Amino acid sequence: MNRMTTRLTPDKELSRHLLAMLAAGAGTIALASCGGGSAADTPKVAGSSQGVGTVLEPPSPSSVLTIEVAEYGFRTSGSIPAGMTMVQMKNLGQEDHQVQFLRLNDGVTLPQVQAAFQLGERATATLTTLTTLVGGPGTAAGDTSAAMMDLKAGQYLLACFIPGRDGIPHAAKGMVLPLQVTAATAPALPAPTTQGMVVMKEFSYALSVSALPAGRNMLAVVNEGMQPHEFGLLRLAPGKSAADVTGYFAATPTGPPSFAAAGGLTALSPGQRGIAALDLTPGNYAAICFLPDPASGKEHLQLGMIAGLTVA
Ligand SMILES: [Cu+2]
Repeated sequence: MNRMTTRLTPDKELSRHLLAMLAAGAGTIALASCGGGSAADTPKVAGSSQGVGTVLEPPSPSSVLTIEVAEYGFRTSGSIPAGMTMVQMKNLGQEDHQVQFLRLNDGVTLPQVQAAFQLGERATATLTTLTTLVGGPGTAAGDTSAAMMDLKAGQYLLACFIPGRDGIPHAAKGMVLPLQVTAATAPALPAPTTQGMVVMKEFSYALSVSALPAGRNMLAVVNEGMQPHEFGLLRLAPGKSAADVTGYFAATPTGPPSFAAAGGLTALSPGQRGIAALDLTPGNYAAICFLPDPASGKEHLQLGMIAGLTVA
């Protein structure tokens, strides 16, 4: 995000699902090739990173996993060792994308998770039973995003739940990829120094800081709630506030949104934590969560899960 995108997403359906989304739309997912990763690991783009902002350098020492993302797939290595890992995402595509890490729970197989995507309205509940959401990066087209997670060994699935203009989540278009996290091969790396902390619960963010300096910021994000939550960061147009974002999603849009995705951390299951690695430019930002509340059927945003943040 060194070159923060100023492109504003012209479509409400695209922009409202900037980072998250194990939402209702996920019910339409029909995974074609979850296990093979044949098409999923070769995004249909030129293999160049040209035009994408430089990824944030990891704190040293650090293990790094680079993931190139485009319509509709991920390109990365199929296996990494366990431990504190900086995940650097390059969005080479034309749409917003995310790399949601799902760790399969003990005894769960990839085919089981594959089947869960096809359960219609029960998909979300089943997926959150079979897997643990452990975060990941995500951001707008042409941008980069980074996140750090302490990855435990196990079978993972990378997925993008952001829907296209047709409302179909990218995962249904092949944007899923298995990732094996093998036993650690080196002594554990220390957790990086962070500049602040974000505590998520129903339905709020508690930020240890209300303002951040421009430039590199590492924010620890922890889910102390009972439901999955995400820390999706939006960069707001000058003069706009979090209330404008709330208002935008509360009514039928009459124009393009006054904000754009600016990184953050994708969804965490209860009790999970991760680090959003941010490279910020001065301005107003908002943290926002689009995950669905099972009881009300509303998105967490609609239940008040949004918070303003100033970068000076
Ligand atoms: Cu939430």
